[in-house]
Amino acid sequence: MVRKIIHIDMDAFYASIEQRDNPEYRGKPIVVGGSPEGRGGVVATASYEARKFGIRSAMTSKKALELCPEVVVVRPRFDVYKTVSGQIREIFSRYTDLIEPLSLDEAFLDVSFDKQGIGSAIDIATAIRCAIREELGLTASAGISVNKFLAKIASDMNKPDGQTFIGPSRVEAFMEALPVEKFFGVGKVTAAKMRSLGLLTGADIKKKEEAELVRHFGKAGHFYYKIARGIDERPVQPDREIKSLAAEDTFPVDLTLLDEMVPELEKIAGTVAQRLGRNRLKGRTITVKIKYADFRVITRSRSLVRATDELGVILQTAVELLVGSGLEEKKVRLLGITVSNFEGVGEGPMEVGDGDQLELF
Ligand code: DCP
Ligand code: MG
Repeated sequence: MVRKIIHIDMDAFYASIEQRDNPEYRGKPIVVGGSPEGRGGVVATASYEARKFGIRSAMTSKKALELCPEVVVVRPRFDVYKTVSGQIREIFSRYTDLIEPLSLDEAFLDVSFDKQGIGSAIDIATAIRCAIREELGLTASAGISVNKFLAKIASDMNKPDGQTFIGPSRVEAFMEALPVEKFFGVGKVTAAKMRSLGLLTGADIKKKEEAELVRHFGKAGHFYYKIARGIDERPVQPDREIKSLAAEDTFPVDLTLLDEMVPELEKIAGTVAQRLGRNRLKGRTITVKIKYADFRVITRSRSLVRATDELGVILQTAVELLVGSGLEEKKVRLLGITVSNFEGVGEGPMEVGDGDQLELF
């Protein structure tokens, strides 16, 4: 049976809410997060007006002010974003109960059997986007297709305030033309490796035997084999509760010195801290993952007295765990940090990671 999957993603989510609630910001370049004096801190998101200047999520506010001196730096109001997220979810629930939120502003919906018997997933996506506009004064983009992978890619193709349908008859041609960098879940290191093997598009991957892909990419090879054929059977999972948040990075060149590893850990800890903040979560257990050049993986964990979402605490614990793992004469190809054991679980929405560490399986 062919499923009908919709991926909905709000446009410039935090920034659009601030422009809605503060008319003086409308039509202006604004960023949410960071500091107005351009001191510390990174931008959570930028309005589309600010994006014209090249301003992006995760950029420092200092850089944002360099790119556009008149940009307005707005303090985030997470409780408001969370309320809006609940309102969006209520709109989704008019059409289906099979809703899998990925973060506050993003969710997969399985509308194969929609509650209202509408039947057309395109019409349902249109109706949802109309309701969001009329009831909440915000815009969303949607991707509609036969599985999560394609719906997620499609929602990005007509942003902002648009939708894209990749129907069953277009799946094969779409996947063949898709550059590997666009594959959801393929990080920059994997993409570089694919390019070096002459794999530039879905069509190139499709020519390879499954065993060869597995030889090069481990178990992800099975996923690439299937997805190049447009096959992604992962179900939309409602009520998936977030148990941990993780980020990791594979390095283009193996690292041997602690001095090289600490700045990398700091970047990774920054990503984890930001995701914790975004999802209003604090965790007690910090885990460091180390993959050596020979692909051996070890993890080291420590539980703290108090749950945290602070970059400094996460980083310091991670560095101590790394040092304690004994690094003599070892080459490290990947480092990762996981925060788990959340306090007040069930509070936050769910979020999967991105890049190299996305859980595809
Ligand atoms: N966010 C964040 N830090 C990031 C990325 C995003 O805090 N590095 C927050 C702010 C965003 C929200 O999450 O408003 C949703 O993230 P998206 O990636 O969907 O970005 P936007 O909704 O802001 O913009 P787009 O229109 O590209 O979806
Ligand atoms: Mg969004």
